[in-house]
Amino acid sequence: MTTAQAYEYARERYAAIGVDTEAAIAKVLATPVSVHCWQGDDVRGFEALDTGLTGGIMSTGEYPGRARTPDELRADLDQALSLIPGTSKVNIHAFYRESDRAVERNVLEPEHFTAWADWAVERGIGLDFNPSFFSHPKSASGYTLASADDGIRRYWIEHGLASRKIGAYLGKRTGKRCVNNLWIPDGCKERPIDSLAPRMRLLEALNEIYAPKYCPNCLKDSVESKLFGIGSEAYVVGSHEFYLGYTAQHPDVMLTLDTGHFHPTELVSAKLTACLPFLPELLLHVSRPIRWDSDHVVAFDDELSAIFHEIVRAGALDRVNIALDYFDGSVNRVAAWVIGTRNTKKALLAALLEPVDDLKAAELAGDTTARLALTEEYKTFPFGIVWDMLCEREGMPGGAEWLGAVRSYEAAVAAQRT
Ligand code: RNT
Ligand code: ZN
Repeated sequence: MTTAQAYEYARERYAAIGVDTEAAIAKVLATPVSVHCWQGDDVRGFEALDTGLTGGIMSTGEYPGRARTPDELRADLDQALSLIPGTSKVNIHAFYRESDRAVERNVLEPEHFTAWADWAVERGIGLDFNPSFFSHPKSASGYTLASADDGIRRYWIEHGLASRKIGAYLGKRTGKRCVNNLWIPDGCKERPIDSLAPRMRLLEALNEIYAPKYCPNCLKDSVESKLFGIGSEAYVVGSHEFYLGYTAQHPDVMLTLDTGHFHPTELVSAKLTACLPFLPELLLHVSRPIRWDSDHVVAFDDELSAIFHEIVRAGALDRVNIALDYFDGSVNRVAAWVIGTRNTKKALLAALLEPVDDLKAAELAGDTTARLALTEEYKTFPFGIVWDMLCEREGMPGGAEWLGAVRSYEAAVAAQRT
């Protein structure tokens, strides 16, 4: 049987419950998902500073073939993007700058990112950006924007300012709004005596960083909260409550919810509609924590599904920016991108194939029996066939055949990197 024949059946099953599969496919294809470049090189960047990865995050695994240069990283991204249907953006960090000499992060300029911009323009994709406040000698104390040392704090404020200028440049070059996401590692291992002063310093630093105004079509800012990191188990300055307060007071700046940044029993899916009444837009960092903020490759699991059902049921897809954030060095890194990104888009598709209005009507009428019966039935509707059709329209394999392409690329390119 061909995909087209199977799809006819699936289309009819969904039509019978009032769901337009064509509209769902179109929506998934048009919704940008930001693919993080740092999966490709275990979050190393191109500065060669000898600090290793710091900031309380960690990539584990020694799978061969890690990208070592900008050209290798972009070639690997090209390979991954050729197997990911729909609209993608690519998310880069400041320490992926290109320069033949050392450049301090506080004086980075758009010129250090022209190769990324050219590459993205050629492919018609957007770029997102992140200042890098870790893996640097000036973050060795564990504090950056919240540091009590004026010189350190000043350096990182300048980095924040430089990053926004670069983000605006990338947005302008690509013609697609660049999301500039700020995450700092600041925090400590034991409870501090004064937990307020660092937060007051961070507040002031943010106000300075966000003072310059840029064209909103080029640049959109966000701040990412966190509960703990390795070495900052007891206290993190930029916590959820801190940034929720900040973004509620500064509606131009988005709140970033990373799915690995909460207690293991807390779920981002349960937080989205609590934030949406107060915040115009959110940024998601889709990740998969196992027991801690382990940044495993995103799987098609209950929480991923719940996140996208929440967004779609709330009618908030245009207010939630979707980005990926994980890093696994234990498997083929191109495959890791493809697996996590395809899963994210699959979860969005599944959520869009639900007759939300009917379910809401049943709920409003107090028919909790129908609500339970129907949502359970819809879980096993032939969604996989709709996914196959979506991929076929993009000229990509719907099933696991994509792995063959990754294997060939691995043999021809990545395996030669020794
Ligand atoms: C760290 C944050 C942050 C980083 C990336 C590299 O806990 O999740 O988003 O993972 O910026
Ligand atoms: Zn994150």
